[in-house]
Amino acid sequence: MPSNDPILSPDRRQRRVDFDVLAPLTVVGVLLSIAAVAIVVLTMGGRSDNSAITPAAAATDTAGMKIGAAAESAPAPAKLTADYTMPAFDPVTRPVAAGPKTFNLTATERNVKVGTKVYTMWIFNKTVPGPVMRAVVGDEITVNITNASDSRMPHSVDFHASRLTLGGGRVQVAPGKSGTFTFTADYPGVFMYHCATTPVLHHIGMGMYGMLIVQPKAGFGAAMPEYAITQSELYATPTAINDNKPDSMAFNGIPNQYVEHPIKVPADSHARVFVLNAGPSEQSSFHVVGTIFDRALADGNPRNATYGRQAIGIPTSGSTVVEMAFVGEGQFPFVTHQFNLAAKGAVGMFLAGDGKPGPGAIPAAKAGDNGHH
Ligand SMILES: [Cu+2]
Repeated sequence: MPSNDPILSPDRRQRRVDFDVLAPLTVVGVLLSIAAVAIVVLTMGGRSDNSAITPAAAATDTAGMKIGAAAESAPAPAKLTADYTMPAFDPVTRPVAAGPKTFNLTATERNVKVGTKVYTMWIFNKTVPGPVMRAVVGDEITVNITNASDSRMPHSVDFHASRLTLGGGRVQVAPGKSGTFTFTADYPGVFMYHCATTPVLHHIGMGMYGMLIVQPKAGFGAAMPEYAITQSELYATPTAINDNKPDSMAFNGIPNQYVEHPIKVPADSHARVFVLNAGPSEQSSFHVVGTIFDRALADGNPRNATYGRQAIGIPTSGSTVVEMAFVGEGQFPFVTHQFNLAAKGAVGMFLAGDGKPGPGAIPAAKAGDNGHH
């Protein structure tokens, strides 16, 4: 990794102090850091694992937050040398059985070729987004986090599906170390997980996020093919992250990947799509062209069902589960209907049958019907 990287350079990390852009977040970050150090100091005595970050490492990361708020220049992404090319992200996801789950996450910091550009990214398990995880309400979930020995900073993970202090983010993991925590999945839904190390804006903006699907005990409903789609931003520089100027947008990490390689579905079929907006800073208006959402579950909870929807507003870190029919054959693009962002890569394609438009065999839904329940 180049030593002149503006984000990772230790000297800049310690030299730059500037609060103008992210002042409120920065203050919160400082408080969180102080709180995290205090928690760690108070609890280290009783810990037998090596997961707790040392106060010194936490202080380094607090300093790291300052560069995040201040970097005024960065090399163009094209000048970076890629360590590897981001692999295509398989959107298919399948139900799991109830029972204890163990999720292993490894954090790395790499220059990655994503589509046609190279970005410096911070990554869970070599992919952005991180792996799609699934569990069932009531499952005990064990999270093991390892931070690669060549990382420059601590990392961690906050599970929105948990009700732990900082979502588990109090377990800050220094380079070369590992940590663990457990929680029980109490609510069904589609939940974000993300690195919870300050500055959180940057750890998410650099790629440290993913989706945990918690199935209701009775399942989400009628069996049908299921797909997981995470919308997020890609940024070329730390300043762009601060200024919310995404270089490109993506579904499942790579701009336009499902336009170039459409998701193939049968003609006259139904699909259930789990959609998470990882942000970190843009909203989503999720829409599938050529169909209507028979049912949409806000945040993925069946108690939050609405019917006959066209576009679902998804705040950052929010989610939805949408069910739809592909009537006949043809192309069914999915987009954020905030089209300036769709134009930056937040667009994909379901291809039904042979992809050529044709009449369908799925009967029209009756008024008040959700189509298939
Ligand atoms: Cu991180």
